[in-house]
Amino acid sequence: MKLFILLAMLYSEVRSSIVPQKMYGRITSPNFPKVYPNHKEKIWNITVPKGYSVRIYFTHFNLELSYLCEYDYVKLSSGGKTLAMLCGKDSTDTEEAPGNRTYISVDNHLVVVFRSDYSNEKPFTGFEAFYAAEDIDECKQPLDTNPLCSHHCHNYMGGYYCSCRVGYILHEDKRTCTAGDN
Ligand SMILES: [Ca+2]
Ligand SMILES: [Ca+2]
Repeated sequence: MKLFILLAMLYSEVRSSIVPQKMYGRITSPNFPKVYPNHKEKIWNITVPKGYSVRIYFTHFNLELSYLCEYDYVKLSSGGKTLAMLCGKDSTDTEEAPGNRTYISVDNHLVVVFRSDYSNEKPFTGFEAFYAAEDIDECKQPLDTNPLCSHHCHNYMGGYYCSCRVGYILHEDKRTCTAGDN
């Protein structure tokens, strides 16, 4: 049993280390820039390294418009939440098209779902989108949450670190500062 767990751990170590984590990429609807087929679903699971979020924007967007995007859509979700439900060409009162907007994931995963229903009255060319990993500034926290560092917070690409005012020492937790000599 123990050996099995050890092997499983080794396997997952090896596996996670060889999965490439792309920092950027391009995704398109099927057949782009030609008309997308009916009755199609495609899912992209975009993962960037921890400490980064995924920023995505659309350079082309032309899907069938339907009330609340229930026929054809591109859905963006992250952290168990729907970021956007997109359809049409331009936004209307009840439907959203991306336009020049950029969308940012809440963690280092973004799921993009493209879906078309069984028919289109006109030909639609679908979408083209580009994404890139963007550093999370951990030092920029909402005011109502506890700061990550008790004294100074320093952001860097892919992470952050804390430091203390003179006379204080950084605790083992790398976040808390305690008075140096007592
Ligand atoms: Ca359709
Ligand atoms: Ca950072």
